Amino acid sequence: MARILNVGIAQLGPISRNESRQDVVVRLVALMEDAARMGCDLVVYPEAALTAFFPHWWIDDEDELDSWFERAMPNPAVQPLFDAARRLKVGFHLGYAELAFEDGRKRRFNTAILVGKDGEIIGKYRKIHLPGYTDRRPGDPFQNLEKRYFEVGNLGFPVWHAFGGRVGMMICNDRRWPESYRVMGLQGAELILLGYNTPVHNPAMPETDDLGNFHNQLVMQSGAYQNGTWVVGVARAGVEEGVDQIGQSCVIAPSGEVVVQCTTLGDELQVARCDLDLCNSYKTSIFNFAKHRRPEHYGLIVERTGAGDVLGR
Ligand code: CDV
Repeated sequence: MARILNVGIAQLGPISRNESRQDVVVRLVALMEDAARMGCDLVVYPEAALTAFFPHWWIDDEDELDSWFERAMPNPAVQPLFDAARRLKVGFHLGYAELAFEDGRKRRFNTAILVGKDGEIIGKYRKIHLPGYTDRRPGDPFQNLEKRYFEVGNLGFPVWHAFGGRVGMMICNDRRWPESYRVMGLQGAELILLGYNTPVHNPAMPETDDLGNFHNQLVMQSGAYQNGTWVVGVARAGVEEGVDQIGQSCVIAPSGEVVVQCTTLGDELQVARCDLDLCNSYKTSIFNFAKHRRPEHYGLIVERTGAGDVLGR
């Protein structure tokens, strides 16, 4: 029997700097209700979906910076989304800025969670590939301060048995790195979920501004095909506090083909019928890793164990 999962891509338009989490959650719940009406099992929201994307601004004050982060998940502002999931029996993937107290200190991460149809958290991922810089760039039209505001994620790239398949997560810039997909591909990932905030203009390399949409699709389509997995990428799009961000939220099949794509730069829901068994032929033939990958010849330091390959360390 085919393993069909109806996946909703819940693209968000801009969130203003003074928009409350409560108001944003109303938008998220509306998209989830729409998704439920369309028979979705799972809804995917963007990166840092509860507030405006604050890494675009220089923030000096520690308390002000903390105010952009979630200290608990769920928390009272976000609880209605968890309640809606339970009521509608729709799971979700949500990105948010996480403030944690670990190893005796305050730590900040760019985080995503996977939540089941029962409203319980299944898994958490913390962004590993943080773009940008730690210093202030007054000459740039906006800042890119993820390296200042977040620590590199410390949870690896796990894959969870969920929604009848093997599900992994990554966040935004992770999607440009083949190893993000491959580490999950080696664990048999069949569905990779991710959200992004991608400005049209890249102050560090403006010559690529016209290529933003192309690169967005290029990396996700390659990652899907080369690992025989579905990939779901969801944007926060449009002009937010003066920063123009790409849309193009989409669902990509293991063939690398885009099967569904958003057409606006605002709040928009689209739905894809994902047959997880479409991964099988890729995983057992052209991308049968056990049969065809030859990492021992790549010049990397690797160890081959009974459980699978250990990548260079
Ligand atoms: N949020 C991101 O990770 N954005 C980066 C931009 C800054 C290049 C991205 O890879 O889309």
